[in-house]
Amino acid sequence: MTQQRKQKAVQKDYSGPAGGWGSVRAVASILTQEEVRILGSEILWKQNKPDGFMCVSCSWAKPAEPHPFEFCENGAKATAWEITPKKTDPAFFEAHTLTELRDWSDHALEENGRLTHPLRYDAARDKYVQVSWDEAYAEIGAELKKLDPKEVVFYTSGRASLEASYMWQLFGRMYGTNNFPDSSNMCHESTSVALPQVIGVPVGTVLLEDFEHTDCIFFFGQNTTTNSPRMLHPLQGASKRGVPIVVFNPIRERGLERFTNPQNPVEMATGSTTRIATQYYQVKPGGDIAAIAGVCKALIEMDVVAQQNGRPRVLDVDFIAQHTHGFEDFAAFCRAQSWVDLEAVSGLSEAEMRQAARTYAKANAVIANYGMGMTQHVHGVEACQMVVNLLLLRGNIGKKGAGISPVRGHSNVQGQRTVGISEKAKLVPLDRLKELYGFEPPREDGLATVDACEAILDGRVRGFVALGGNFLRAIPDHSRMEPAWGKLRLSVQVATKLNRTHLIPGEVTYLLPCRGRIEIDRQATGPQAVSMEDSTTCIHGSNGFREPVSAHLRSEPAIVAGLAKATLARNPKVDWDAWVGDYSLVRDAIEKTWPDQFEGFNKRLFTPGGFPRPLGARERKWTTPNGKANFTVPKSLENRLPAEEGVYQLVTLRSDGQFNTTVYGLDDRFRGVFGGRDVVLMNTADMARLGLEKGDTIRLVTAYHDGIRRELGGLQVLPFGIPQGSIAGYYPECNVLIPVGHHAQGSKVPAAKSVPVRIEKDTAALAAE
Ligand SMILES: Nc1nc2c(c(=O)[nH]1)N[C@H]1C(S)=C(S)[C@@H](COP(=O)(O)OP(=O)(O)OC[C@H]3O[C@@H](n4cnc5c(=O)[nH]c(N)nc54)[C@H](O)[C@@H]3O)O[C@H]1N2
Ligand SMILES: Nc1nc2c(c(=O)[nH]1)N[C@H]1C(S)=C(S)[C@@H](COP(=O)(O)OP(=O)(O)OC[C@H]3O[C@@H](n4cnc5c(=O)[nH]c(N)nc54)[C@H](O)[C@@H]3O)O[C@H]1N2
Ligand SMILES: [Mo]
Repeated sequence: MTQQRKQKAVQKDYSGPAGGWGSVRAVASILTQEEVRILGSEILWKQNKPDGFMCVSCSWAKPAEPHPFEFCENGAKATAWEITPKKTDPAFFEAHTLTELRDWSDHALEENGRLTHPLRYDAARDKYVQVSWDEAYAEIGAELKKLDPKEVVFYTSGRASLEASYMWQLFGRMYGTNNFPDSSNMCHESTSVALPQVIGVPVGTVLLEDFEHTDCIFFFGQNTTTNSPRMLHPLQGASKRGVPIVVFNPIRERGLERFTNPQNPVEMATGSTTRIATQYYQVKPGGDIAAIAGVCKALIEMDVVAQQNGRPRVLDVDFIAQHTHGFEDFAAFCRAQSWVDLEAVSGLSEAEMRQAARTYAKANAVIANYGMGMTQHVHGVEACQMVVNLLLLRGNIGKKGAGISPVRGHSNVQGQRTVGISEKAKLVPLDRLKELYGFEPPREDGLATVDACEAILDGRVRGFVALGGNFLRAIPDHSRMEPAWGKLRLSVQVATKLNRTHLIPGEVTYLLPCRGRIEIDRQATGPQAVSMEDSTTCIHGSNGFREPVSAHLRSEPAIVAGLAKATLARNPKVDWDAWVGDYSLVRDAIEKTWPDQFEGFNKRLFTPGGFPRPLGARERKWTTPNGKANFTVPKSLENRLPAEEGVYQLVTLRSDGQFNTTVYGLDDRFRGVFGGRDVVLMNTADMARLGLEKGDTIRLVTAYHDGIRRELGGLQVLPFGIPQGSIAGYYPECNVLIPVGHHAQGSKVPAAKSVPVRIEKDTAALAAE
């Protein structure tokens, strides 16, 4: 499977639950594949434990009293993937040119193993060659000094620790830029823009213990099974207590239906499963604003009826009066919507929306979770604010067992934002940095991910330094971005594994290999711990304990310091070497920068369950401009572009066998797609209308009207339970179809969940067969 060639997929019904023996088998198979004999060994035992390491997969909360094995199928895969003994070493690069490697699949590149030595691209031979760390730092520093800081971008992917991230933003700001795009710009940035306006905090308010006290759980566009599987434990607990779980998702995701806990011997032996969803609403992609408006309309009507009949109010009128602003306008908006419109846009029936409203109204405390199905849309910001509207109607924020829960992606993506990785100057305490380190930080906003793409396209960005990630695969518009990327003067990629971004060189190109979080990080004062923030604002320490795969690796803090020292004039107030020698000094610096958020940071580092950052909204202290929680009226019911004849909405999905652009394998078990990813999942009625049979090969062509042709052929049609008018395909393969300009208003998150496309038969592929 080395080549990028398209693999034919096989479709099989997956009748099992999420978890269960299928999960154990999947873990066992990746472990053999990765040649790591770890199941039952110390490594998995240490995963997500207070004295162990924090999983490198998702950012879901880690309990104070963990399960004996506090890991999931995908966490185990991520661990195996990182600690594989396989190596992508200088001999490998001696044997392969970059031109050759550009034919390799995402899977094959990473599967080859860990990067082991610092490398520089040699254009004459079209190969990466080994260099010393000192040479690398010296040349990169010299190049950065020649560039205008405003032309340089510092990207972060969401895995780097709080310590590395803090040093990174300080380095970039001392150099002279706020160009700090990160993966959250493609992810929950819609949340980070939406929530401060309405509840005064950029993050979720729910703590893990709220799941023990909740009466009802809503899910909008989040695929727990695959993307935050450990969350199935609290969901299972809630289900056993009879708590209704209400899901809005265009696709029936298996784990949101049924779950067998692989860590429960009785369930495993008896094959018993726990139901998860009590109600499953197959909303149309981009239909959530309408669906929630329908639920709110029903609640407002129920409240009127309750008043007429002298029954207790349905709305929490005291909360609304005391704590909120904008209720009347919002209620008027809901009343003004017709059920006909709400049904047409949401794809749900009036009866379904009313049923969801009844379930919501019965519960005293409701948690609302959401993910990329909400944020990655043209009105992603307003979709997040609609979730808040729904919660505010019954005072479901700042109450035990209730709250909003945007489920974040990368294991420290939320934390990076907390310690200053932001392109938005106003979100960073620049005066404090100035005071602490005696330099003048840049004051204007920097480039976010989409801005950075546009600036690369028109040549305004000349240098790109990345702390992790696979930028060129994760972003939209591959066929335009790759050629533009090749014009960069400087590309520096700090990474653990080889990926596509590393294969498109600029004029000066370095690939710098770092230790992973599971590896022991020995520095001058001994082995170092690092820290991260989970989805519920809890901060955890993490100890590596595997010997690094290569003696030539450096830690991320060490690499950041090496680059900073080679680039910046000496500043007596920043002792980079001392920080690298003892990360607790970096934590002291973080505490000094945000004393209220990180009080006693070092002392509290290994608090079981993590220590939560204080959050006003949890106590109903609204740090919004008007001091209230705000209802908002959405500008549009449709969370997608206006409908056009013959145009389908393409939803780009993650499979069960991938972590973002890291493709572990070609199966998407729960959705029943095996052995290939070049597929389009389609409603059978749409297939019939287009005269398509299962297995036919089609081409998708973007319908965006900017004069640029974007297309992807060789895709196999598979029948699938998705609402008519929408189709699904996999990320990152489909990213070539997404225009850079197609993003959420306000947050610029690429609108990857509704890409307008036309469908053509792929006659070239048919002829080739
Ligand atoms: N194993 C694994 N874990 C991961 C990742 C991974 O790739 N693999 N990625 C990590 C990262 S960075 C992130 S951000 C998270 C992502 O985790 P999620 O937020 O779950 O994101 P997606 O997998 O993209 O899928 C979102 C879900 O939204 C649904 N959906 C699509 N459009 C709509 C819509 O319009 N409305 C509604 N209601 N639903 C919709 C899809 O059917 C899908 O179930 O997971 C993190 N964890
Ligand atoms: N169409 C479409 N596009 C999307 C999405 C979508 O749903 N649909 N989702 C978006 C989302 S939510 C996100 S978060 C982005 C993800 O975008 P990124 O975060 O940029 O991508 P990843 O695939 O997570 O990055 C994988 C690479 O990270 C490196 N890496 C792994 N661990 C470490 C480490 O510890 N240190 C360092 N330095 N490097 C490491 C490895 O070299 C690996 O190849 O993609 C976005 N793009
Ligand atoms: Mo993400």
